[in-house]
Amino acid sequence: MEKLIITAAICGAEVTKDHTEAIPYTIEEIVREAKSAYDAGAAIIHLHVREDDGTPTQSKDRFNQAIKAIKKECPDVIIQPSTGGAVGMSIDERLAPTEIDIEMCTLDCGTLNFGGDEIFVNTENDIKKFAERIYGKGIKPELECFEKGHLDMVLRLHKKRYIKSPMHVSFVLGVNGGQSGELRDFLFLKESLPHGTTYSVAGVGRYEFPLAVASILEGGHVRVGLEDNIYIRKGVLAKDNGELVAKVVRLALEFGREIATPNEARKILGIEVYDE
Ligand code: KMH
Ligand code: ZN
Repeated sequence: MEKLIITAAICGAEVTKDHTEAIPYTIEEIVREAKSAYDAGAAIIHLHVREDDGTPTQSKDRFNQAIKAIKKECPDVIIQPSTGGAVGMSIDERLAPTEIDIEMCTLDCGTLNFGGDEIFVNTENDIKKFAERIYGKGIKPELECFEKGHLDMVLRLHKKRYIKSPMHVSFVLGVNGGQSGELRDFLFLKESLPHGTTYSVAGVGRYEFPLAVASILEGGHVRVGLEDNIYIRKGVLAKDNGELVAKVVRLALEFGREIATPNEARKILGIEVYDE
């Protein structure tokens, strides 16, 4: 089996310091959390940025600052800015990080309820616009699917050549409004992928570690982090992102799956290898 790519979703747009003190807002905190995840074995940092007071932002300057600061501490790590941002942001706002020289970013592949009155909007035409921009800039998208309809959209847009091979899909399961993260959901989704597509699984909340194990066993990749889940085990807050990543590393090694370095991840994903 291929080595395991671990992505750390260190921050997100929704979790606040009322949920856990470990969630990073400032650049210093973002660097601290990225480094803890990288040192523990993460090859990719899925990055949102926030103002110092925690407000989510897609400011190009803020992304630039965070990326530079992370690269100082973790020079070879793959940084994957979010183009999802936060519910309610405009498309142009969300696309701001694609104006930076980045290797990867997310591309959200459908609309869904996002808890309470929130709707995370990604129409078909929005997705085409994101795809044109992202591929046009030579960036590798991680195709985020929160349910099966999103994957069907990916496959349709792949046929129409808006989405290009080789595809890398991320199943984000367990959002309140998306597909749940039961084992049968995961198996159905991953069996619906065309041959040659790589995938990662992000289980939200209590689904995080069961889905990590399922993906480790099935040859997929794994995303963990405080964006998705703040507990290291039932009722116990994770002290940082590194602790969540370290748990995945232990589980993977127990099952005989080695961990990919950032450059090994680049080879698996078809991204140009970092050389310095
Ligand atoms: N914060 C969510 C509304 C992404 O990063 O691309 C969207 C999100 C997806 O987190
Ligand atoms: Zn995100």
